[in-house]
Amino acid sequence: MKVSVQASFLTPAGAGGIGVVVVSGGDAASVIGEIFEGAIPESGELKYGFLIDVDTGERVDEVLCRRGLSKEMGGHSIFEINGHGGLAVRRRTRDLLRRVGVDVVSAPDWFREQARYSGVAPVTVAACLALSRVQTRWAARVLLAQSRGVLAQAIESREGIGSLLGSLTYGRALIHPPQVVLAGGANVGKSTLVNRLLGRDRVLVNALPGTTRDVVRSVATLGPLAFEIVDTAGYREVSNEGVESKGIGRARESVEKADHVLFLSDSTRLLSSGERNWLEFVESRGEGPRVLRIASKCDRADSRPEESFLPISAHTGDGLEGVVEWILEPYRSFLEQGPGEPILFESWMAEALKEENYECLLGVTC
Ligand SMILES: Nc1nc2c(ncn2[C@@H]2O[C@H](COP(=O)(O)OP(=O)(O)OP(=O)(O)O)[C@@H](O)[C@H]2O)c(=O)[nH]1
Ligand SMILES: [Mg+2]
Repeated sequence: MKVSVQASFLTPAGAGGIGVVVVSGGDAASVIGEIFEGAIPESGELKYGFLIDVDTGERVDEVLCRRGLSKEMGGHSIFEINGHGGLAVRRRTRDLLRRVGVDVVSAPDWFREQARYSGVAPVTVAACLALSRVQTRWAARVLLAQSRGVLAQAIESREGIGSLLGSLTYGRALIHPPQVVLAGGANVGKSTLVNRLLGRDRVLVNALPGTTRDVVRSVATLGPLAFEIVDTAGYREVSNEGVESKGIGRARESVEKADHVLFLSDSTRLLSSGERNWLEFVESRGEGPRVLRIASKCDRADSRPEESFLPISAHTGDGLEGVVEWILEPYRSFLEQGPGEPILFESWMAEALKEENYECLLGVTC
């Protein structure tokens, strides 16, 4: 069967010092012969040269070209062209590759194709790809273990399938930071707590109510995991249909999509009836987010926190440990088992496992 030559950019588009493009499959060596001005590298060698426009003879980029070891890839050659990053060079290189008949594909598609040649399990390839998206050291260690084959081995052994299925929420959280939404009345200290969780002054804090109007998202690392922290407009009885009520509408949408909600009330005063309704709405989401009731400003002498609320002070830091513990609670048992255990981290894996579709998980060789 004739195998087409494929290429893929492994570095992201945008400003960057180095741009890496791989060319592989079929007769990749003769494609390189056409577009590379320099000595064609032997297996394992790196050569200096230029990419040349085949139609005009013009130099497109100054590059280093490396030839990979083809043994692992079913005998196909792999060339790695290390050129300059930046959109203009990238566009010209892609255009040049297409003109010489190369199929330019996305990085995930390219990795999957390589996995097919080399017999690597799809779950292992998925772990390699996910590694480029994780945001904490812990998540990198867990995904590294999966990319070294622990998940594929666990599935092959057909043991502990029940606990593997139970790991999906945690596994997904390693790649897609779960959303922690701060909700509550106006002026209760939501933005102050957001800044505390982030460890920097990201959002505006003000003594006057109604400061936050829009939804503001930022990523924070809490312990070993990353979370998306979502600040929202505070609820208060507003008579007009202006920007503030739109902000509250957006807060409502954010709560509906949240994984965890921190509902703040100001412990120096009673909850207003509007705030109570807001809390009821937040807590009535059924299968929706977990909700932690928080009593803020407990450093104040007139603070009288209600019993079912966790007292905290974003000013002094009192009680913040309890907030982080609560957020991490659903992931705790997996965090305690260490980073080397098999876990599922994409929904399609759980679906395939339930259907006993081992080919989808392990590839044709299983
Ligand atoms: N004493 C004390 N004051 C606090 C604390 N947290 C916030 N504040 C003060 O409360 C006021 C309102 O704080 P924000 O964080 O802006 O409150 P918010 O809930 O985001 O308010 P809106 O955006 O208007 O809904 C500011 O003057 C803060 O300094 C706290 O833990 N203790
Ligand atoms: Mg605010």
